Amino acid sequence: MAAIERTLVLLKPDAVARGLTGRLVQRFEDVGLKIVGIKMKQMDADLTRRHYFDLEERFGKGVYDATATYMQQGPVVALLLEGVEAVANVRRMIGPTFPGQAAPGTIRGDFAHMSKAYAEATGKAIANLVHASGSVDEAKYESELWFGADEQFDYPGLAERYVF
Ligand code: IDP
Repeated sequence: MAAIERTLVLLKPDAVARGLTGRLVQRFEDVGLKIVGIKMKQMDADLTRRHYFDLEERFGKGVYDATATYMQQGPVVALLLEGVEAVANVRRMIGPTFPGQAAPGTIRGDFAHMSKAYAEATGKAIANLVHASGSVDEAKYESELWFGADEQFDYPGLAERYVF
């Protein structure tokens, strides 16, 4: 049986500030993903470090610092989404990290166009609107980091009947 998974999505500060929250949540609901957790939060240094615990190791202090500043520049909206192979499906919907490489139809491709070269030249973070867990293991870690047991819900959705 195909796996029903849960995955963590963050609508990053640029998405929230640009007033895209409703439209982005709608995209996930439209494909039949079920919202099983949702909240708004201002990230602090500790949560940023725990969320992006390996980013500095992967890309260096410059990228980590730029990303930490970006992620704390305003509130984020955190979503826990459930669906069939939800981790891979949501990654497919958001597109690759650099919006300039993301195809139209993906969230990053439809709402941004920043390139890696521009980020490197300016020392800016890649403002790419959304985060989504990269693997099932990452999704488990991030779900627990962002949502307590009493903030994660189980309820029957019509998507299970018609989409799953
Ligand atoms: P992902 O968000 O597509 O999973 P990751 O490689 O996990 O990409 O990087 C996490 C975040 O760090 C990115 O979404 C982006 O905001 C930022 N970032 C990654 N690489 C760079 C870079 O080379 N320059 C600036 N920011 C970066």
